[in-house]
Amino acid sequence: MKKVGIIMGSDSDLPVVEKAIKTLESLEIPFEVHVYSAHRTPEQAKDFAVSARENGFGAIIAAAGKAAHLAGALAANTTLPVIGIPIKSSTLDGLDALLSTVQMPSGIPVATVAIDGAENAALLAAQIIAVSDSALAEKLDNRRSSASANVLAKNAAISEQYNK
Ligand code: RP5
Repeated sequence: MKKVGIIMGSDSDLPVVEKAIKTLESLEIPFEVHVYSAHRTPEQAKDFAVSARENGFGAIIAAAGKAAHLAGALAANTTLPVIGIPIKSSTLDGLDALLSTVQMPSGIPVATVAIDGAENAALLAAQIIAVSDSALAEKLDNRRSSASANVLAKNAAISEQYNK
C-alpha cells in the first residue's frame, strides 16, 4: 500500500496532527511523520516532496500555522496530491493559515481542509489511497456506517427524551 506523508511546520503542530496519525493508524495505512518548514528548512521540505513518489508515498498531508506556505511549497515540488491543514497557532485564530493554504494560484492545487481539520485530512488521504485499494475502500465504508449508526442512536435517545 502507498504511504501517506505527514509533514508539519513545527513540532508545536503535533497536538492537532496527532488526530491525523490516529486516524491513519485506525485504518492501518502506513505513514511517515516529519517536521519540515517551508521557511525554516526549505531545502529539506523540497527534497521530501521531490522524492516522495519514488519513496512510495501516495498522498501528502501538510500542517502549518501562521503564514502557512508549507502545503503550497510541497505541492510546487510534486504532482502527488497534497492536503493542507491550516493550524490555529496565532493571534488570528488560524484564519491566516487558512487563507495562506487555500488560496493557491492556478496550476498548483492544494486540497485544504478546515482549520485544525486533521481527521478529515487523514480521511481524504485514505480516500485517495483507496481509489486503487478495494479493501481500504471497504474499511472507509464501514467507518461511515458506524458513524451513521452513532448519530441514529443519539437521535433515538433525544427522541425518547423530548418526543413523547
Ligand atoms: C508555523 O508556525 C508552524 O507550522 C507553527 O504552526 C507556527 C509556529 O511555529 P513555532 O514557533 O511554534 O515553532 O511555521
